[in-house]
Amino acid sequence: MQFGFFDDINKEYVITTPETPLPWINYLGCENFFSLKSNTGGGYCFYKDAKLLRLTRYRYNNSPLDNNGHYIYIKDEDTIWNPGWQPSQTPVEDYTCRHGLGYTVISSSKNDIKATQTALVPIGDNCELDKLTIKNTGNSVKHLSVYSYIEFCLWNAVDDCNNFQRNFSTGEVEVQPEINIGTAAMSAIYHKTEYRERRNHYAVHAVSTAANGFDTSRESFIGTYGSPAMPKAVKEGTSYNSIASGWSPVGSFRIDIDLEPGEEKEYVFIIGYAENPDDKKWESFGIINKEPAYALLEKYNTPAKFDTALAALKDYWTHLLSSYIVDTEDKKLCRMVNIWNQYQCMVTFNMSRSASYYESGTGRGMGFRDSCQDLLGFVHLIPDSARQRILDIAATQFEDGSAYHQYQPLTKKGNSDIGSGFNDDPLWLIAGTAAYLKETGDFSILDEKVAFDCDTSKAQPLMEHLRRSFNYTTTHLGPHKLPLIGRADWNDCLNLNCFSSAPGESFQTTGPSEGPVAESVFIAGMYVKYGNEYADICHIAGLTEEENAVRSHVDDMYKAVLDAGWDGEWFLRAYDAESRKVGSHECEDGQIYIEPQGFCVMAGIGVKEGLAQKAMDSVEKILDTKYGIMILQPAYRSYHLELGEVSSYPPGYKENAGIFCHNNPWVSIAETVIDDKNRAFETYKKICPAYLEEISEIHRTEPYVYSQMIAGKDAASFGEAKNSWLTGTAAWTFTSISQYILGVRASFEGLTIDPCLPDSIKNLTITRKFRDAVYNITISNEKHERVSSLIVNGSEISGNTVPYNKDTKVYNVTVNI
Ligand code: BGC
Ligand code: IFM
Repeated sequence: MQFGFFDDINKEYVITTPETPLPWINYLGCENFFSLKSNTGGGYCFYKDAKLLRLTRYRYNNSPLDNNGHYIYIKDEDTIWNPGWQPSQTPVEDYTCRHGLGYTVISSSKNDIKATQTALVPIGDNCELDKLTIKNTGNSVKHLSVYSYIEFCLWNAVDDCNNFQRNFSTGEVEVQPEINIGTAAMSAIYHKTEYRERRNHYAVHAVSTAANGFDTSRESFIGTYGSPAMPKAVKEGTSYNSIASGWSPVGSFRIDIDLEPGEEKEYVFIIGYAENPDDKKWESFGIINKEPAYALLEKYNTPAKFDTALAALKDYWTHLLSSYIVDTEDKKLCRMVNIWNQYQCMVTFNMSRSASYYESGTGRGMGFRDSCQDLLGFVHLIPDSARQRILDIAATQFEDGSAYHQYQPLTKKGNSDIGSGFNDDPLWLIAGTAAYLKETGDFSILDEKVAFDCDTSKAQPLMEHLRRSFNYTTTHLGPHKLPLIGRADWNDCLNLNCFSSAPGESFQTTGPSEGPVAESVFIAGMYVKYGNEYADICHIAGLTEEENAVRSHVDDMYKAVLDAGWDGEWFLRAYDAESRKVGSHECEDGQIYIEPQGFCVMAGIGVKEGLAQKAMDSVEKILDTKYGIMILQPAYRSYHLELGEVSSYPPGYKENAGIFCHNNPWVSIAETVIDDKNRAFETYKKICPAYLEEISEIHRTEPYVYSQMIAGKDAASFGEAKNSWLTGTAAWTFTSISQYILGVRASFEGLTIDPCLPDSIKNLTITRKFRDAVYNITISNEKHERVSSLIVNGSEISGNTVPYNKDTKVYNVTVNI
């Protein structure tokens, strides 16, 4: 069953009912200000950091689902309704929600009124704009009142949850019922909470007309025992002009509107973040400097200015997405590659795993390993931002090469509550940096001086950070000469050194980072793959001795995997702290794990020995399902102290035999390594949301983005996805499809063209902007072979890489495979 459809021309997903299985959301904002926006108008916004600078409040885990947003109420005589159906849930007609790239348009009709709420975060500014277009489609005059409603948050969202007794006495607002800004009369509400301490920022909610009334006290607007479904003020058709003092400040404007038959009116609502200029600190008596807010409001205080911002946003995305465009018969493939997968990569780059409808925004911050991987799918979009991100991440590394597992987006400081000890982290820095170097050829980044643990007095060139990343693994090997796993590797829940945990205790925050000797075959695969990339970097940097040493360590690891990491039919997962096998046919449960199969084969381990093929066959035979590849089998049926959190989930969920989407593309890439063309694409399609649209009632999450997990075959809800949006699946799938299946990937030497196409794809063209040139690539899949030569601008070249040449700006490449 579908709940909407793709509109590829407009690059939108159109939802046709507000009652989707779960809230289907969008992310507004590409730079510093972000807003989550559901198909019913729910969500919240923040500046840079959803924990420290959240502007509006959202209530997770609430009922009804999707509670709080940037709502517009329409009072039409006795009928109260919202264009997005929530929170009143008054039935509406002709409902659509169009989620576009950085904007959302929610539209519906009721009693001859058509209302459209278009929301966006403009490029270059720190605010959300909501334009209301309201039209009388009937034959008689309408007298309406329209209300905006947002609930301000108290900035630090953790405090907002666990120390609200304090916040109940700190909330302060200031109101300008009518003020002329530029040529427009406006109304503005300022939320000043925390100004006494920090004195440097505030929030503003404004509307592009002089409102007929306002409210800033939630109790006044909603009523003491009222509900956002039917606020008292709206019910009574009035506003109380309340001035909040403590408790819960809100922002609501009332606009009384008369509409002649056929008449349409437009209003722009603004929710903005403003900072005081350094030289104008707030005075201590609560008077805020409003100049930054005025400057912001003036830019967007008419519908025409809003429309200009929307057009600019659309141009921005058209430009970004022009870096990789595929055209082929499979339209689902095109819409994912050209639009939604790249869009999700932007969102994961910006959010890491911090703020979604399933990640609270107060916990994880930016993950070291997560953000490094997110770069893989983002670096071609805005290489300069990727560059800065690499430097920020590297600055949270410790001097020994290990790393804080997470850092806070606002402060960019490592999170000491979580600490370090995840032994895969260091190698991901090499992965992200190598991707940047290949995309840009900008080796100057390696000379940038970067702090350790944010201490600039210890700064060293980025190259030294990569060296310490590599050396960290080299110097932390266990009894089988495989890398020590530490607290966990990529699989956060495989806590093999975690003896102190018992059911009910915290699984992973206290485990030793070294110490018992559990080893990871997965990190071994990473070490071979990224060790080789590091050796390539040394080579280009002219560090021959180091290159040779690195390659020799990589060879040793390759051998260690063959000696101690092969189980007979597949790669072993790990050795636990007592050197017992994990992920072996000898185990009762958890006999085979996906991670080492994908990563070791991606690294090329066992290809020439024939083991890679066997590993992939085992994956297909044991782990594959109709909804994707499970992370392990058989599922753990009981809790194992020596394995930790992985066995704490019921069978089929999350890391215990769920279809953990993130590592499905590793298998897809591995299939291209062993040249299994059809299987690589089949693996791609199984978890690809556009191909799951028709079973949305089973899949349940948004059909335009990947989710972290799909319940595995052992689960009661087999096929149900969870935790949409913030997952490494976005970057890795874009990598697998664009670079390995369609086969166009940046390399140190130039642009490599190495498609591994299924029989179902006959012809395709790809336009790729790479460095400062455009590549128009035409591929015909007639012979089903790999590429051995290319026709580039009319001449044949051998091999599959078009060497970079700074003087050529257009490359027409033909490939017949
Ligand atoms: C959580 C798991 C989760 C993992 C990755 C861990 O900290 O406990 O439930 O799957 O992180 O998000
Ligand atoms: O690797 C982790 C990631 O860091 C967060 N999400 C889940 C993954 C697997 O545990």
